[in-house]
Amino acid sequence: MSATEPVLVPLEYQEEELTTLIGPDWADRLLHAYRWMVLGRTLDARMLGLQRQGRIGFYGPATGQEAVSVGAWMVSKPQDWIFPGLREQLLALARGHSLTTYLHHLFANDLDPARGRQMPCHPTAREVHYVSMSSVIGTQISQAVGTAYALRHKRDPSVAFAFFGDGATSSNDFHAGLNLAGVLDLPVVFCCTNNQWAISVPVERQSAVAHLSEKATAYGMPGATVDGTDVVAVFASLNGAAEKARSGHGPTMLEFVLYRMTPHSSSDDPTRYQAKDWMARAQAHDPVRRLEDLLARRGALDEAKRALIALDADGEVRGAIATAEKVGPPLSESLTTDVLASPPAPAGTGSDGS
Ligand SMILES: Cc1ncc(C[n+]2csc(CCOP(=O)(O)OP(=O)(O)O)c2C)c(N)n1
Repeated sequence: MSATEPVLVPLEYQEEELTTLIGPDWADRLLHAYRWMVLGRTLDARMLGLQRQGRIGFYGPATGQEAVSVGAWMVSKPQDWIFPGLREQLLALARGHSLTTYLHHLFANDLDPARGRQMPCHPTAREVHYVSMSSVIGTQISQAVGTAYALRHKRDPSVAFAFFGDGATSSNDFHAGLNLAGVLDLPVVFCCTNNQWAISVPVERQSAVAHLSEKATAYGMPGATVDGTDVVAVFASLNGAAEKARSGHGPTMLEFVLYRMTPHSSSDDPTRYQAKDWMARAQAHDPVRRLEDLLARRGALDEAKRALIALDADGEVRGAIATAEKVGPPLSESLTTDVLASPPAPAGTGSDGS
């Protein structure tokens, strides 16, 4: 075995612990979680491939971060609000956003809800309370806090979940958002997906603290660092923080430490800045394989079931691609649809004859 060959770090939960942390139906719930994680993983691989073939313009994978999106799906309620960072598309899908609609968006075709006017891979899913992703790092944090303020004003018991990367903890919006949430004790769960990179900047060059969750103290709220590649730990920590927010006891910041297992995006070449053993370290903490291994050891998953889940995910993704690729680009007449309340008359039809 070479020095850099990955050895999976196992999840060591016993049945009693899983029953306590998740419930007596832990096996069904974790199997469902596993299905979503496999779908996310399959989607990323296919989409990066399509981008390389020139069939879609851009893609931002979430490989290595699946446990956080899926853990948040297990915890969040339909009426809660999701403010994603750059890699929570799987959460939108698990909450009920159609995979085919997401593919329409990636192809920027006529059925793309944004009609090709949004950056690709920046879905919006209003029907599942999933706010459009912003490319501007950190802005969603203060938007989530504003929403939480409105929820409390309306006596709505929902929670706002704000997702952001390690790089975003250096943004103005991080400070403004956490500060206000702390002062007003708002129902927000701050979810930092620390994948240890902000494009080419490693987390140790981003911040001088040992754990990003320490920053919560400065804003008067609890913070915790959690293994973000362990879906059970993600679920348990998010569940506690969401219940606390829902019952009026204010915000929490959770830092999920995980590993970015792909380039930052389809426009990036990490071999120019990552150490040669990075991927082996990442693979040892692969959240999909860790859950697969746990389910197999606890008797909830066998090889036949695993193969079927992989096949289903592949079929689902291929089907959505085939449907979306048949749809043409947005019509030029749609340029101002959904943009202006009263679209101007086309040129040449104005009352002044222009
Ligand atoms: C305000 C702002 N500054 C810089 C950028 C360029 N940029 C795009 S992604 C990115 C890194 C983000 O890193 P992180 O917050 O850790 O999220 P990750 O990509 O790791 O999920 C940067 C600096 C930007 N989009 N917005």
